[in-house]
Amino acid sequence: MKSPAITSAVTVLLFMGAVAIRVSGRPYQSEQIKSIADTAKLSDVSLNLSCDLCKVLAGIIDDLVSSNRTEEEVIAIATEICIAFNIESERVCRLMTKEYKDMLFGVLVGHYLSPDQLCGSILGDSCAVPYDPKSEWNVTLPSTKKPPVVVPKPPKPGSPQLRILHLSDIHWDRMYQEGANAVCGDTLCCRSNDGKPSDPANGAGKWGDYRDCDTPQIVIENLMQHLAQNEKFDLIYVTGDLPAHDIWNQTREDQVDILKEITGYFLKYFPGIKVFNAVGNHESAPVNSFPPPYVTGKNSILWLYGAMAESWIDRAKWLPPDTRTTIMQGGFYTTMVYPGLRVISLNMNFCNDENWWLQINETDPAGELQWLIGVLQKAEDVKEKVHILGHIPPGWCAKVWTANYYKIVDRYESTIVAQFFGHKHKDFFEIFYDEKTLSRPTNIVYIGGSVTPYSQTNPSYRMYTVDGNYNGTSWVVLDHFTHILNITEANLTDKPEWKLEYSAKAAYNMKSLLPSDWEEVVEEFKENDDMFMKFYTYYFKSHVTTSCDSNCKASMIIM
Ligand SMILES: *[C@@H]1O[C@H](CO)[C@@H](O)[C@H](O)[C@H]1NC(C)=O
Ligand SMILES: *[C@@H]1O[C@H](CO)[C@@H](O)[C@H](O)[C@H]1NC(C)=O
Ligand SMILES: *[C@@H]1O[C@H](CO)[C@@H](O)[C@H](O)[C@H]1NC(C)=O
Ligand SMILES: *[C@@H]1O[C@H](CO)[C@@H](O)[C@H](O)[C@H]1NC(C)=O
Ligand SMILES: *[C@@H]1O[C@H](CO)[C@@H](O)[C@H](O)[C@H]1NC(C)=O
Ligand SMILES: *[C@@H]1O[C@H](CO)[C@@H](O)[C@H](O)[C@H]1NC(C)=O
Ligand SMILES: *[C@@H]1O[C@H](CO)[C@@H](O)[C@H](O)[C@H]1NC(C)=O
Ligand SMILES: CC(=O)N[C@H]1CO[C@H](CO)[C@@H](O)[C@@H]1O
Ligand SMILES: [Zn+2]
Ligand SMILES: [Zn+2]
Repeated sequence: MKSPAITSAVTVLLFMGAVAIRVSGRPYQSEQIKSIADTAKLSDVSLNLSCDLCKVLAGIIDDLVSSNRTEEEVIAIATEICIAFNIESERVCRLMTKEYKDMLFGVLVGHYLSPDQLCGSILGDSCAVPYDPKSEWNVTLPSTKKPPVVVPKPPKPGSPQLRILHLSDIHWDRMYQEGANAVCGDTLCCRSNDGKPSDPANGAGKWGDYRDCDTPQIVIENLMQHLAQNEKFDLIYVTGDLPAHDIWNQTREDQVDILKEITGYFLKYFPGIKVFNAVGNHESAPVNSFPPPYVTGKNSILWLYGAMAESWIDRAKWLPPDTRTTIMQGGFYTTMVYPGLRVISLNMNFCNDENWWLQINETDPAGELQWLIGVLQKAEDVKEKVHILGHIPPGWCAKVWTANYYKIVDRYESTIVAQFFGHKHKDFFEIFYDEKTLSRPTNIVYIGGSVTPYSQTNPSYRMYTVDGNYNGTSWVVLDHFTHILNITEANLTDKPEWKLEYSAKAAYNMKSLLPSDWEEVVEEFKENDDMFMKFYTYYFKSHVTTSCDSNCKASMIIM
């Protein structure tokens, strides 16, 4: 998940590093940076202002003559800019610049970008024309003809059903402390080193906090106990982002530790139940840093993929050994769940606009999409059905990658029966339409809520009922049930309760959950404000702090 605060901080930080590399020629003057900061009068950098800031700085700096700077000098300059522009608190600036330095050097040194291209790449085309590593590329689809589309029949009454638990964005903060300052001013608060607030109302709640705070251990343990005691399920899908948002201060060891500890939780509480994970953008250090396979040496990401394989294959045995090859190649894999049902777990960091390594080459990084086509074609050939898991939902990813993905889903619409994603921390869904007419719904993406309350939501989990496991099942999702922890109540009563928030069928009067049914629901939203407000409430997991007028409604129903 990227909150505006994080996006802005990370963005500007990356920019600073880039600029710092280009600050050169004259002896570095701290006064100069301070005076730019004063002139721009930007004590509070917000994302929309940072385009101007980007150009101002890049322009001035571009006038400076090139010379050779050491890494230490660059970090010193970047830190100075971070502090002068009040981008983060001083302690965060000092750590953050170090955290990002290797990625910045890896991507930028020897790879020249003009100031405008740079601002465009970082801040999007509304700021400037971005640098384009390769504007367009197309995956190759096999020549096998697309089979006729057959709408799945509803299962006979009394047919067996599977229950699948979906958890996303756990964001466990091991430094969370009850009573710590929840309004510390940094990207993440409520931590043991944030001190106590002068006003007790600003202290972190025992069972979590709606402000910029991640999940306390006590909530994770309570969730696991609740699930083990009160829920029955056959499988677990976990769609990424295990570590907290202290993105200025994470080591590779920290991230691997969290992965191991959470693997341990699942093994302890749900022995014998398979967990299928997808890798999130926060799994790496620094956040979003997912170098493609051609980046080797100290910047290689094998430290993370190796740890994933070790946890998921060797230790937990959730995955068979034959998944290791693609996990080590790019953090993605496929495996059979039952005869006839295949899971495909994608690494969506290869379409993550904030993954700076893609600036080098955005063309199907690690060959992931071409691999996906191969897997789907084989599945179609032997009449398997597929559930796709991933972290960043399609549509929130790089444009060309997403366009190719859209094409693939269109081609294999009858094989892919559901998609499960996370990252946004909110509860919503996406409908895919056929490429030819853009009017026939073909596929559905469930975006599960987060376990973390970060920010301004209640923690949640979801249970899907799925047709299966029996001969001739369609493997489609039949209904889903979202449960939330009301933090206000938990903190008041000190008795955390995970309550059913809603079921899709009951809340939206659905007869089934096929893509066409979801389209009807969206049509209903347009006509029926009460129905839309239900969706709006669930979107925030029943912690609604803003109202939604007709513009807001229209912007939420984009098609
Ligand atoms: C930047 O965005 C914020 C929040 O959307 C808004 O309040 C502010 O006026 C904007 N500033 C400029 C200069 O556009
Ligand atoms: C920078 O370093 C390179 C190689 O070390 C050298 O060729 C070049 O002259 C240096 N440039 C300046 C401006 O010192
Ligand atoms: C990719 O496919 C689109 C549509 O089929 C086509 O217009 C475009 O030229 C292709 N681009 C490349 C680089 O092959
Ligand atoms: C950075 O992390 C270390 C260990 O994880 C911790 O002791 C330290 O307080 C953290 N510093 C900040 C500023 O968060
Ligand atoms: C980018 O990657 C693609 C796919 O691996 C490759 O075909 C292409 O040559 C690369 N482009 C550059 C400029 O390296
Ligand atoms: C499904 O059908 C096949 C052959 O028709 C049979 O061998 C198998 O036992 C059946 N499986 C189940 C779960 O009924
Ligand atoms: C959460 O708990 C508070 C305090 O009991 C209550 O006022 C609020 O309505 C609850 N929210 C939901 C969605 O149940
Ligand atoms: C964040 C939050 O809700 N904090 C509250 C948790 O509950 C205690 C006890 O009622 C309150 O003092 C906190 O303000
Ligand atoms: Zn997240
Ligand atoms: Zn995320």
